[in-house]
Amino acid sequence: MGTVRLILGDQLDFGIASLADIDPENDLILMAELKTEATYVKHHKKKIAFIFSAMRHFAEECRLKGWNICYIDYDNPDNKGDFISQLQSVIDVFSPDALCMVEAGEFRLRQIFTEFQLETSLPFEIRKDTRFFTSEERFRDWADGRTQLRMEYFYRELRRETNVLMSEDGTPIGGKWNYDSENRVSPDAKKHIPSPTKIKPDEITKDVIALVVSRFSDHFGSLESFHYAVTRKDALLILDKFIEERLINFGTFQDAMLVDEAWMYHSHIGLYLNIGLLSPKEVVSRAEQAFYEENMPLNSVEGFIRQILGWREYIRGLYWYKMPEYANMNYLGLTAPLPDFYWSAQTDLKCVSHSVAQTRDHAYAHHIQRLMVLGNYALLTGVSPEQLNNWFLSVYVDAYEWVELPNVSGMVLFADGGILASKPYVSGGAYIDRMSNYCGSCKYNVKKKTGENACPFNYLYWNFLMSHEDKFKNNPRMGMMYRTLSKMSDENRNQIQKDSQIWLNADP
Ligand code: FAD
Ligand code: DLZ
Ligand code: SF4
Repeated sequence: MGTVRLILGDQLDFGIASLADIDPENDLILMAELKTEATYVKHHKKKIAFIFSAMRHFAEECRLKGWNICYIDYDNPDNKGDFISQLQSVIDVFSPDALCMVEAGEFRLRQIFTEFQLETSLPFEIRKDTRFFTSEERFRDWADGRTQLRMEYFYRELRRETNVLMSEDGTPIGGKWNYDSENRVSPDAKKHIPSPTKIKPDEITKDVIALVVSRFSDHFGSLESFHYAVTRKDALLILDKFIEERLINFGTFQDAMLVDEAWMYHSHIGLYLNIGLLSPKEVVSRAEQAFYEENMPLNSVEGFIRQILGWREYIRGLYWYKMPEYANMNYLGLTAPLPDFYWSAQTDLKCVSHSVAQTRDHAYAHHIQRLMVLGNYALLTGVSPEQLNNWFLSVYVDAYEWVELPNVSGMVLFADGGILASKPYVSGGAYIDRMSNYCGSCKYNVKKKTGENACPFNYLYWNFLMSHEDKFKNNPRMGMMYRTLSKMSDENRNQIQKDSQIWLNADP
């Protein structure tokens, strides 16, 4: 027999390097729905359904190409439960000449496969993942020797290298690298927001949903109204619909949040990018084309492209540059447990309860809900990196450690001491009020700073600054906040600390 080619659940791309030289006659593709992968954190039910269904559809396409495939579904009696046992069992049955795969996207799995590569007597080729704009080495070269690793500078280099949104004279189109001054407008609740494109589950998806109901009933999240794409064809349709219907307002309302509007003007494609159904290169060129040929506004197109060419590439580079130590960083020494309402949504904090309920229903929340509501509250109340990472990795349909960890530990919790962010992303209630309509229906008064019914984000914000004054008071980007704090009366400071202690010691 030829080569066994292992395809992981987030490698569903026919352009993947491990399939480049497939010999259809002699090679065998191996894919498996594994207990270790479905439970190393208790993933949201919709995330498992999405990945298993997409894997089954990909396997179906391989069969249609006439390729040999060994697909081990979850209830198959030959399912060994983890990658190495499954690989070993396939080796025992088929006696291949060699093994081949693309490196795993997560540190945990890369280690496991590298160990097996050393142990096995078979030639085992682990190829580079070429699906990104940049390689891990490219990021390392950029990062080595720098004290601060700001995304913005990495992004500018990539814009130059890829020639995306660049003029012939080497300057950025429009004259600026970044149009955020035109973005982040408060939401308009009366403006019509297009409904998200919904894909009807087919028989394969229905089978997978039944499997998830029976095998993962104790996992978080609802399986109701599953409508995610599970094939490349449908993922492309969702991308097209985004470009047609939502991109125009993407930049302007990028940070806006509205009750009962989970999807806003976002693209909802992260889940497809992360498992290979869409490629970042095609998404960026599609958005660029919309600017040149379809008159899409530059603030939206540049803002969207920056998320993918900038943030996504930077985050992956940082993950591999700093792993494994990144996973254990806790610069602020945060130790509080995650509140139960991150699972139940039972809290009077309307912004949090809406964001958690939406996460439970869709396994989705947009960036600002993740960062400035759920992340902000966790940082202000000192939730430990371990517990918060576990939550974020479990609940979102697009969550894989390489992208989740730097966002949570670096962007939300400042656990890396400022490698990713120049200052912590914290705010009081005023920011949430400006960017949403949550506060109007909240039990707490967003205008009130302290005392009964005051919005807890308000006093917890100043309490955070006081608690970590030693770490932040000399941070140039926080000078204004500390100057305001220094002008506060002792009475006011004491009240903030008192209210915060009551809140932090209670079970809100
Ligand atoms: P859009 O807002 O439409 O953005 C387009 C694309 O840009 C996204 O699909 C994504 O691929 C990319 N992107 C945008 N922001 C980021 C970012 N900060 N890091 C990396 N890529 C980015 N993204 C994940 O893919 N997986 C995660 O597990 C994840 N966890 C996050 C946790 C926290 C605390 C925060 C603050 C952000 C996290 N993000 C994560 C980034 C971002 O929130 C999601 O990519 C985005 O909300 C997905 O929705 P969308 O496809 O509608 O994105
Ligand atoms: C996230 C996930 C889940 C839930 N299940 C599987 C699986 O059964 N089989 C598989 O090959 N991959 C799965 N994955 C993705 C992996 O856990 C992991 O995140 C990626 O393969 C890392 O590259
Ligand atoms: Fe959240 Fe405060 Fe607004 Fe309530 S008042 S929704 S707690 S920001």
